Amino acid sequence: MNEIAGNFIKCEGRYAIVAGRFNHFITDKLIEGALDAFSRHGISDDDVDLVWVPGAFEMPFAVRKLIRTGKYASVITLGAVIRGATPHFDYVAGECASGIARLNAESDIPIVFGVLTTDTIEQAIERAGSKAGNKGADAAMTALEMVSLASQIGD
Ligand code: INI
Repeated sequence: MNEIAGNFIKCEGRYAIVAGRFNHFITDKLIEGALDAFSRHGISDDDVDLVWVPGAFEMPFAVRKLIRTGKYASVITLGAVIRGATPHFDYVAGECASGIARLNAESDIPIVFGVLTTDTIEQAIERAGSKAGNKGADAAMTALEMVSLASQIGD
């Protein structure tokens, strides 16, 4: 049997982070986590472009434009959609997730969904560097693994 799996060795390249300014105090922590994970795996801050959008709803547009530049090994999306008192939570979170999923399925580079969708601000804080880890770091690790996997599978 020939087993193929991504690793964290062959994942050099340029990366883009698409970050939502909405709930930016959470997004800032996710970015910190992502950059830390990248740098500990050989991807320096100079290898990363950080692209800000107003909120999660705008992310698929920015990701599509970034893919078309051909410059990136992977694009990760970081943000937070918090249900709280937001009646249109389902639309914002749903459109963001399905837009990113479609781009990931159809593009030649991996697109990573690092957008928190939580009921409360407390849950978002837990996932942004406190007791439930840092989902920004997880997103960066997923990007590295998928870039490595893509290079091993080849065209
Ligand atoms: N955008 C977010 O990223 N998170 C949210 O929690 C949020 N809420 O709560 O509304 C949110 N809304 C803005 C949305 O993403 C768009 O920027 C806006 O609708 C303009 O298109």
